[in-house]
Amino acid sequence: MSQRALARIWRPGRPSVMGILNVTPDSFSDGGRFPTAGEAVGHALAMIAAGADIVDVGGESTRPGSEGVDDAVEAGRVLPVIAELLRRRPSAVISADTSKARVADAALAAGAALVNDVSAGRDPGMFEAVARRGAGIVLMHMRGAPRTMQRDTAYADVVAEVHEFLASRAAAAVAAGISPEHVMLDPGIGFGKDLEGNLRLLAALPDLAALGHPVVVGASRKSFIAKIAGESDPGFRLAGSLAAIAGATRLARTIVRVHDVAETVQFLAVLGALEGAA
Ligand code: PMM
Repeated sequence: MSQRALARIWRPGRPSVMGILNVTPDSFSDGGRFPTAGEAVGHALAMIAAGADIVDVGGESTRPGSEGVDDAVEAGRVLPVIAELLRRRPSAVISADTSKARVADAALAAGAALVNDVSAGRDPGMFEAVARRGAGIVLMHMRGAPRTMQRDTAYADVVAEVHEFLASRAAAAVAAGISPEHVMLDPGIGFGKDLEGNLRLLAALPDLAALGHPVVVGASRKSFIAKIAGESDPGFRLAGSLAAIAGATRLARTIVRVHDVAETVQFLAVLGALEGAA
């Protein structure tokens, strides 16, 4: 990642905000909202205006039970959006939400600064592509694949297992030539975990940060909020989403991945001001 992108991502005193842009027909909360690249770019620009530090562009749904799409379909969804967003806003920091090395490579060539890989570099060639382009990568924990991940959510010790997995994938990424400061770790809230597992992982974020890499948290609108508070419509889970990231604000370098950028930025600003005054 360029120094400019790094400076843009790490904001002293507050987490960075990654705004979600799903250009998929079937994501759980916002699938199908942006049928054209122009509409998707419009939403990206609105998120940047609202304070997003990074725009995360994804062309394949990872919601539980979903089937994957092939390289060409996914690339055809995300590449025009990345190109048009950078044409309209050259300073935008874009992450490509993909698990496919070829899509990642094309997205980085088109100007994305980092890859957000929910499979933590499972595709052979992913780490090499990211290293070759001097880019960043988010490594997320997921058990199995989206189609099957909620079938087995039992762990002997969910925190130990997830953290060990992420530490070993981070070591592999660094061994492949990716700069350690460009490797970010995400416990994968909702990816093959039950309610208790999600809560334990959120409570253990300081331990994850102690592995020495920046931490990414994606809790926005997820179904564990409904299990606690009973809200079946993902669009009405903002308050629960904000509560879920409150603990992450105390970590040194964190990215929160969210749908509701303006509200999250306001929440973080007030929380930061209160902590500054205490
Ligand atoms: N969650 C989703 C998709 N991509 N990436 C990271 N790093 N962390 C997450 O928690 C995550 C992700 C699923 O949510 P969406 O359908 O709203 O994008």
